[in-house]
Amino acid sequence: MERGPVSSRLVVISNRVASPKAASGGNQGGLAVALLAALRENGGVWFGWSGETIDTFTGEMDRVEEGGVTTATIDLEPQDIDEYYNGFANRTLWPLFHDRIDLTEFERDYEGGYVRVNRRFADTVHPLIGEDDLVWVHDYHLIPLGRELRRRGVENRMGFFLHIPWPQSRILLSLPHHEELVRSLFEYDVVGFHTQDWLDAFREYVVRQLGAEIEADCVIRLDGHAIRAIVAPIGIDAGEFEEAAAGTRARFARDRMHMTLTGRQLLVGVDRLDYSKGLPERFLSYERFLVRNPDLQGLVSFLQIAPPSREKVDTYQEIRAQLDSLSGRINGEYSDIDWVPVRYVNRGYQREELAGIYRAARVALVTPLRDGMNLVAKEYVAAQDPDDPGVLVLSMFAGAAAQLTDAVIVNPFSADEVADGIAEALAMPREERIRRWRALIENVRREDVFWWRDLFLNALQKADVREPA
Ligand code: ADQ
Repeated sequence: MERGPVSSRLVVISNRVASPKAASGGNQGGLAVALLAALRENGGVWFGWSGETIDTFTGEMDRVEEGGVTTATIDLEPQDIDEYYNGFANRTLWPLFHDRIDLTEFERDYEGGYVRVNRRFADTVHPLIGEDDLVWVHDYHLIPLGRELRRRGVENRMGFFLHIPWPQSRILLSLPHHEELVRSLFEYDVVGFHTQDWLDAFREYVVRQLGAEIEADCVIRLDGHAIRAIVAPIGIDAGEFEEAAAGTRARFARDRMHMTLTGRQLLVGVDRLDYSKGLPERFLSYERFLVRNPDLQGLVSFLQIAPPSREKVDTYQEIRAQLDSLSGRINGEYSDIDWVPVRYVNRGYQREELAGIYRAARVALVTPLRDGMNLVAKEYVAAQDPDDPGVLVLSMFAGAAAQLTDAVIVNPFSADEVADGIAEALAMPREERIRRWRALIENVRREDVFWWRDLFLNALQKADVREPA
């Protein structure tokens, strides 16, 4: 496949910036690798928050240049982090866009902080944008950034990609000033979503709520602004992951797993500790499976790896406490002197180690209640042994389900269905496992992270340059 999307210099803007050093050491996800590769090919800038705080915002940037790529970061004030990051991004937009209106906090201060930080981003990144650069903004933290940049006179081609789902209109309507937020997306030239479902929900909202008009070829027009709204499902760096899974570190991790399994079948889950990932529901489904299949008790082991995230947000502390208690209860109830049904681990692993753990697992449980895409599903597929692959049990509500149709697709809200899915996966004959895996890996390889990047950037490159306002 042709690599290297476009010829223009690229300016990538996201909440956090990937470090080129960590990515080349294999410690960062496929997204970082793909974007850094594009930045290296054409030169460019990756701009975002440093993760650090400063008492008073100065707009001073920390710039690191390496191989034609500049990473530029700014520090934010503690109030910015509270209102923009822990507030509007993670207490308002994240739960709302994942259908958790019950967990959504609507605070005027959060919204104010969100707009303020988007302005701070715009003020600081603006001077770094060259005349012909393509500007690519990522995710829900920065929806209004395009509008702020246009106000500062940026006429470049600008694209926005949403990494999380787009909610149904009835949910979005509960967000104060939702119209203003969505209107701001019309300042971009291309807006991308992982799936047709998320795009359809967006189109439905903008047509009904804002009176936008759908034109041919994914073009949507509102108040004289035309955007191209596209489906661009993100992938992984499949080649790199397949290699990692066959490497020494992965083999070591796999052997370590096998040693402790003593012939039992491993079920694995790997997720950030987040309520959208359906972890309590997954634990309960596994328990249902144990109850329904007493003959398999003692013959399977479920490993859930879940590094904590967003610990400043209460709901994340609550989900952690809930899982501590569930895993303790299930283990208390079903363990034997030589068997523990659940291994629950709260830490991160190197990618090679993860690849080895995936490969050791006969079944992966990827059962989010809602997920923009879910890269773990694709990583699991890429890590399998082609002669003896495992089975992916995948939620119908993960974006990945639209592509990975040969997985065992389940409804994560139904403990019975997931328990049946686990039983089906464990009983699946090798020929069927191979047949399904071949179809899955074909998709994971073809629609990889480079394909995704090129799809988006080619659409952006084709956009008309805006006329000066
Ligand atoms: P996330 O919600 O973070 O991403 P996901 O797509 O599954 O979800 O990516 C998680 C990444 O973290 C994977 O690459 C995984 O390997 C890694 N990871 C998880 N646990 C780990 C551990 N213990 N140790 C090491 N690595 C671990 C958001 C959206 C998703 C969307 C992505 C990309 O929520 O829906 O797929 O962005 O667009």
